[in-house]
Amino acid sequence: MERKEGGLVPNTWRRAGSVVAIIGLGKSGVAAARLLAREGVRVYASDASDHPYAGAAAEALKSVPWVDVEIGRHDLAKIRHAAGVVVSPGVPPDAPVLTAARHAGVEIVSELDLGFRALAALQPGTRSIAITGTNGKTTTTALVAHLLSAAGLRSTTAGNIGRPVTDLALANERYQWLSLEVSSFQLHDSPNFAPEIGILTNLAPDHLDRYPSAEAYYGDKRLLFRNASGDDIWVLNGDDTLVLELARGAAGRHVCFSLGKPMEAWYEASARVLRLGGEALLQRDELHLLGDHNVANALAAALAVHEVGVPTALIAGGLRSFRALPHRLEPVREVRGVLWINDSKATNIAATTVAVIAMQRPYVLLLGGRHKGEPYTSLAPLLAERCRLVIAYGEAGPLVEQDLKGTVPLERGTTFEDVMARAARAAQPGDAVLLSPACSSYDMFKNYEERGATFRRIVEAR
Ligand code: UMA
Repeated sequence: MERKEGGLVPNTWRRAGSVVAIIGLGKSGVAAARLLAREGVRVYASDASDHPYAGAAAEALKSVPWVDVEIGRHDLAKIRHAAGVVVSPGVPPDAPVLTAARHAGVEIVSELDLGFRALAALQPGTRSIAITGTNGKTTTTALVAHLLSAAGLRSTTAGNIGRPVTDLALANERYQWLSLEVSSFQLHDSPNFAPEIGILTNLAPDHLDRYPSAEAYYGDKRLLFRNASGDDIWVLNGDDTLVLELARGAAGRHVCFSLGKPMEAWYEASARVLRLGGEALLQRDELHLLGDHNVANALAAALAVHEVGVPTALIAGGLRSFRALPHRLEPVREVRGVLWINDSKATNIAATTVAVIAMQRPYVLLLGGRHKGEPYTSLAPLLAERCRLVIAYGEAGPLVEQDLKGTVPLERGTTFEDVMARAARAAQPGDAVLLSPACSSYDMFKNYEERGATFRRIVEAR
């Protein structure tokens, strides 16, 4: 692992009287606080909410020496005097607390940056593959780790996929390779982040509730290349001009995957075969994932692992044994001829578009939740093909109805139970019911996992 600056944490953080402020006490903030406390750095850790995501863990921090925990507000005076700020990915850069720190001249770093820097100091031999992009990054991250492990290399996943990188730095585990999912939020304020291999899956507008424009969002994605050096390898989606544009000029070797054009890794659709480095890698039917987008994810992961030096036969074996992750076009169960598919992770239009294109049968689509800024109109021509009914629900329900009314049969649902009951009534044997909401879940659920788990629970009770 490389890093720009020496030391597990900046030296100024260890000075007598120094306190480092941690903003946000979800998984990231809790792990960062524990890591700093272990290193003997004094911490002021605060969360604006009375009920932070990691409520119990944040409470437990109160008994950790060196950590001063405050829940329900940020003490701006303490933060202005901090030696540094570690920010959780869910805290937007324009949050008043960060503006206050910036105005006071306090350096802000992400939890990812802290974790990466600590790992580089603790495990200098560990190398990393970073995966970013708008969609497909979690599946690709899991695939990369799965392919490395299948080839006998010690590897694990961390980052946006669920385990904070600081938590990995805290644990006494040793890996040869890390597969790190990094979001645009995490790349912001990450001056030390420098993976050996990077994958950019695709780019489409997202998180317009946080960024003023798609360009600003892509700007954070570009930070993947901020420390690019000649030895690095960038695995790029050769079908996506935005991706190629974003990576243009980044130092290192650029290799591409494509769903139609002969490239370092590509899918020859007419022969239904995935190809890698000029050789046949796998038949399409041997990959147990729905949709062409998952073929692209498999090609990206295969290409990255090939660059590590894993032979094609081992990569093919790993692809054969991989199964869909929970909440990502996950076939949950077939009940009386209806296949219920949980794609709760689809929190934007691009992800739902991909899911809808992957549908091979007529389907009922559950669409709604908290609106994230994009119109739903672009879905209309795709839905015309096989969609039997859209059930619009949640805060976004009226907007979904306004955008799609007249183009596809549509009903409004109320509670999630009501939405599921309506779907069961409308679906006929041979159909699918697809939860691919194109919205975040926060109007009804704690997160997309809880939404997907609720879907599963109701399906399993049928
Ligand atoms: N908060 C403040 N002050 C503010 C604003 C927010 O204190 O001004 C608090 C909130 O009350 C909350 C905390 O900050 O308690 C936010 O924490 P967080 O959202 O960063 O939560 P974590 O549990 O640390 O989860 C984060 C990622 N969350 C987000 O990026 C929103 C997780 O990605 C990630 O798995 C985890 O770190 C470990 O790395 C989730 C996600 O939705 C899955 N990611 C987005 C996506 O995939 O689209 C980017």
